[in-house]
Amino acid sequence: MQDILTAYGLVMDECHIQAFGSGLINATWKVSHADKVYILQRINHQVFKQPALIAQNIRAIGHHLKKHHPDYFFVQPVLTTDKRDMVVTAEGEYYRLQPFVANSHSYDVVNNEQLAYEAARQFGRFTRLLSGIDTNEIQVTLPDFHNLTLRYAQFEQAVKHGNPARVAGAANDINTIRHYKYLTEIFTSIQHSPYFKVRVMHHDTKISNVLFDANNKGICVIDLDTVMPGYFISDFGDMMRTYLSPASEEETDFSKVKVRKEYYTAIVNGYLSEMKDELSVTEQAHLVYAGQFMVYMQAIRFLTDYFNNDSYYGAKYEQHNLLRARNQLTLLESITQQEQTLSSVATH
Ligand code: GN1
Ligand code: MG
Repeated sequence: MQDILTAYGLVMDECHIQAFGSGLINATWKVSHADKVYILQRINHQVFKQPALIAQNIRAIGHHLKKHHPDYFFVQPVLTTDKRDMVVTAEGEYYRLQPFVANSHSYDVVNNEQLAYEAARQFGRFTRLLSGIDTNEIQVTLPDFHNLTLRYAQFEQAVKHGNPARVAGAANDINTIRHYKYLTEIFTSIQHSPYFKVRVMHHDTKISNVLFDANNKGICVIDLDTVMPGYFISDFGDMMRTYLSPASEEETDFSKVKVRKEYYTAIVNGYLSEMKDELSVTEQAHLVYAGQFMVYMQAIRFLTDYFNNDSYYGAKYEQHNLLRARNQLTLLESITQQEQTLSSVATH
């Protein structure tokens, strides 16, 4: 830690360092030094095989926003004393530092509709402001990240070759996943549709990735590791996945996992307040599908990881990823049951 902080001209003994946030992939700390506060992150390079691409994207996005939308509050990385945007340690670990945005705060759960609206507006705004970037200039930091077809194939592989005891104990869950396979076919049609556009998407639109000001107005979005070319269903769907239910993906009492329709309305109105003119009629006809797509993919990813002995997400107890998968399947069922009602939510 000392070597990393030294690279930024900070003295470890003078810093107050504490673990921060609840992400599953990267490690994050809050570092305070005198009146300055920073966020330090270690990038998981088992997952992000080329951390340099992340830094490259952040530079490209920062440059575009500064030039075309100078009013946007963009969190620039802190550079090392020799002007690099990451530190690579002797062990091959990647670290980066950002300022902690003063007078900002974030949330781990969405407990009022206004927050859902604001967050959705921020993610919509982010994509809209970047609509002038040629998506070919944005690097793919995680190949096939939201490729549902591939995720499904990996799931079937894991059913065949994964931990046999775990596979045997999850027969019902496997059936449920197979029952919803039609969602992968809709995804294939989207990939071939001229009415779906590839845009710069965030790909991790949980509420904790939005900064709010003292009045709970959104300031900006953060955690740009997964910013890549993609479809709007990734961002819109992940908001449905993480804002609709009063209980998170960690909840094991599945009776608490359900869709709050008012929150759906808030996401729709917040997102479309920025993206209405950007999205085609066909895209707007796939709002509810977006949620099914993301929740289904997350269920598949958790269950696949369970069969593969938790090698990706890790687990705090034996059935952790199985229960996470069941939580997501409960949410998928709830969205699917209410598909008609949700689809009729008026957009304005
Ligand atoms: C991971 O690390 P975190 O929590 O920001 C994952 C997301 C999942 C999420 C589920 C790179 O995000 O795709 O939706 O866990 N990110 C990666 O909690 O795999
Ligand atoms: Mg993330």
